[in-house]
Amino acid sequence: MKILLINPPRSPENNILKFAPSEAKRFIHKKLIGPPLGLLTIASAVKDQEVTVFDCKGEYDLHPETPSLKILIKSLLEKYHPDLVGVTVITSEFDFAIDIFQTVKEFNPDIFTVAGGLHATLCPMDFAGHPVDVVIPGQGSHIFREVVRKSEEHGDFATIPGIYLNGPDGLIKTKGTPAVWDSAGENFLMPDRSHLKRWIDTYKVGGNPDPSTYIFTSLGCPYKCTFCSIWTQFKGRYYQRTIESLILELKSIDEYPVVRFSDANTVVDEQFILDLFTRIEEERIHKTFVMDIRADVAVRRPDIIHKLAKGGLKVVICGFESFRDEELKRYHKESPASDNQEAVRIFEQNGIMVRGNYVIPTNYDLDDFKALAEYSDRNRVVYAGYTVLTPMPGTIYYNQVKDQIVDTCYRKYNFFNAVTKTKLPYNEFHARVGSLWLIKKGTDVI
Ligand code: B12
Ligand code: SF4
Repeated sequence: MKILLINPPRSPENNILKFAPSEAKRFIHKKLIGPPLGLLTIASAVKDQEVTVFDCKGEYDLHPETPSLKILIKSLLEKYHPDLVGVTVITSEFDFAIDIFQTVKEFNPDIFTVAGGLHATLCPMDFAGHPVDVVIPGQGSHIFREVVRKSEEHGDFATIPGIYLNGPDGLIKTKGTPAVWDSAGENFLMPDRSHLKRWIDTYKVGGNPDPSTYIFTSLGCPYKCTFCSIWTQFKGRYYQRTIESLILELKSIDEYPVVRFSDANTVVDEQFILDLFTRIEEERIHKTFVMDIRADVAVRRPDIIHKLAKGGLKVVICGFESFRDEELKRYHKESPASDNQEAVRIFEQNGIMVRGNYVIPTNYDLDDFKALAEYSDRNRVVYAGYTVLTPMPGTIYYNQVKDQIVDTCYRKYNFFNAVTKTKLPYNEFHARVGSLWLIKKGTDVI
């Protein structure tokens, strides 16, 4: 069977960038670069089939003159003549995923279409009424394999539990519960990066001349921040990879000197990370590592930060979120604002560059912006990011504010656009957020 797996392009919606003062524009984050890990895992699950992975983000980075999505997808269909097209979907790319399915069905209605990924997990019913044959929620590589098998046999998909089937009566969930599948543990599938050769030169970040790749050491998160869709995607559960599977993966990616751990938080099981870095040292694996680490963890365990720095940790992304304890409490962050300053000191002492991220509620007025700017100025990090507190569908925060949502265009759900009513005039709110990006330690390189 010929399978085409597509990573949709990025949403171009970025009102922070649009309304920011011109001197701030060059500092504002424009795109995140990295491989579609989920699709690579899915590709591994059906490697006995004829599989092509196509990264539209990589393609538009490689050749910015690439024609519109519709023309691009049509050319892929003409080239590969797939029997099945699968698309990975996050909220801000939902519209593009639907455009892809539409183009596929216009080209040939017999091509089987499958949606998966985070948005398919949290909001499967959003796909109702769209040209998608099957929606597979969750860590679904084994289910995808089952769907491919059934499709080859012209079997009955209704016998596969826990998927959503499009039929004459709309999108209907099949009966039963899918078999337990531990994607991080015994059922881990090595993402097949051989599919990415074409775009490897585009996977470069922060001015580093070497390609970087994402690797997950864990899935899910033990915390429960109200605005976050990572823990909801995993229903609050947390899964850890084994150290030896990580060593194997790290040894298999010589072409990627930079490794960005894609975990929600890389340091959760403290003994695990210490043991992993002991093994990395024993195996003489030399990489530049980038991780997400919480401020409270750095403050509590500076010894771990020291060990990670010795093992190659060079950049840490730290979710500061807010400068007010009252807001952090409301978000269920479980880390006081005072930890941020101490964490920055610990990271910098170890030669680690910090990127601190704040989320800005849309009800901020001029005094709030002034107070945040003062705090941020006192806690300067090399690079700071300021994004909009966004009610991602499927989160607690979404349920808290769904009546206040004024913009339902999913392309704007990428943290760079206000979708709930702003207290300041709309353009001014974004301009103020944009101005904050100027507060950092005087570098535009990360
Ligand atoms: C790697 C990553 C990326 C990569 C690759 C994503 C891609 N598809 O291109 C890159 C760097 C490109 C990226 C970009 C962005 N990302 Co991102 N990213 C992640 C990250 C860190 C890890 C995801 C991952 O690889 N997990 C491991 C894999 C194995 O799991 P998975 O992707 O869920 O895949 C499994 C299942 O979902 C399923 N599956 C997935 N796809 C498919 C497809 C089919 C057909 C099937 C059947 C199954 C299936 O099977 C897979 C294997 O089990 C998560 C945060 C996190 N820790 O989870 C954020 C995250 C997914 N990203 C997020 C966002 C918002 C973005 C950006 C919009 C950020 C921004 N403002 O710029 C951008 C989008 C593009 C842009 N503007 O530049 C949000 C999504 C929130 C939401 N509700 O939509 C997350 C959750 C981060 C967060 N803080 O909230 N991202
Ligand atoms: S914001 Fe970070 S700590 Fe909070 S639930 Fe999400 S991933 Fe976990």
